Amino acid sequence: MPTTGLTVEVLLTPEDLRESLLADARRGLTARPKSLSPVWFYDEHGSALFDEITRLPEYYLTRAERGLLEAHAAEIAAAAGADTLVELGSGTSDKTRLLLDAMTATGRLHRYAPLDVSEDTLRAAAAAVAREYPAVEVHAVVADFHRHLDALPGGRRRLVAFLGSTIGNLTPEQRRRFLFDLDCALTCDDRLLLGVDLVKDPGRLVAAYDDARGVTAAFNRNALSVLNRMLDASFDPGMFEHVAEWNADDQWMDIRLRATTEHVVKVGALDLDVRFQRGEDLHTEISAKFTPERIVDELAYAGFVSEGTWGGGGDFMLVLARPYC
Ligand code: SAH
Ligand code: AVI
Repeated sequence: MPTTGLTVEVLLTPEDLRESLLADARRGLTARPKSLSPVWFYDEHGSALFDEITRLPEYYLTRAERGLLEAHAAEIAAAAGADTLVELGSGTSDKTRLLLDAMTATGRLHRYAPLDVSEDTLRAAAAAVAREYPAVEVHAVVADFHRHLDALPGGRRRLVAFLGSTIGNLTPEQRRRFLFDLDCALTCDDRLLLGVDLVKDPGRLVAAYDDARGVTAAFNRNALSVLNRMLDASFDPGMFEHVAEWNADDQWMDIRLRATTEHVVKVGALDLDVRFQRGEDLHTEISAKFTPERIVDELAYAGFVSEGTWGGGGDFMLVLARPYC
């Protein structure tokens, strides 16, 4: 059935995505230690695996954030007073419905603009929201939040949500730049709603990233299948083990793939042979954990004033912030 009130804007074409993946693979697979950007995880299969992760007993993050939204979305919606909800890295837009409901109840919401690099997942999620919220115009944007913050959809007053602790997957340098760029992209009336995971017992953190059923391991190895398909590479995901470790110095989880034997992988699109030693790591992701003070300080450094925080004493925190004007 056709869905009215739905538009999809493509700022990142499949060719653009391939170009940036090529550049990332060339840099990361020839570096010491080897690394890849976490953006590789999110093809259609990877997005489905992430969705499965969010329901694992060990992965407390999504449940904790959902609980905060259930309890406080009405207060957040009233404080933001927005007519447009922009969401960065929106994925399946699942928890977003709590915000959409609360913002609809204020009588102001006109538009929902989900933005994601994963086009298939974005299109499906945007179409579902458009069907469920016929009074809301849905404007989906296929884009990279590292590159396209200057082209966010407009609105009289926007709430820009960045949920799920996805900000934790950015390196400190990327995070600083991202927050500065976002601050520049917002007007004085706009608000930012940021979801961050908090520092806690390392045992719980490691379990959340190395679950008993091995879904996170499959999610991690899926990056290799994406490389095989998109860059004509010859990775055998079965020759890598999933490693998830708490890095106490940097306060983040390090996620890696460790070669179980010495072998060579061909990357056809780069005309490159990549040798792995037995036990050599390919770093695929960090997932930073914050203290409430640290994230509020980082926001302030980038030009944001925190207007409210929820959940600071528990597992996960939401921060509502405005640009300093
Ligand atoms: N916000 C959802 C999904 C989190 S998973 C939640 O809270 O559950 C992270 C999402 O960010 C994925 O959908 C992934 O495709 C997207 N993403 C990762 N890097 C991105 C980038 N550079 N630009 C845009 N989206 C990105
Ligand atoms: C999307 N992001 C916040 C997840 C996280 O918790 O860092 C990605 C993930 N990686 C392994 N499990 C989940």
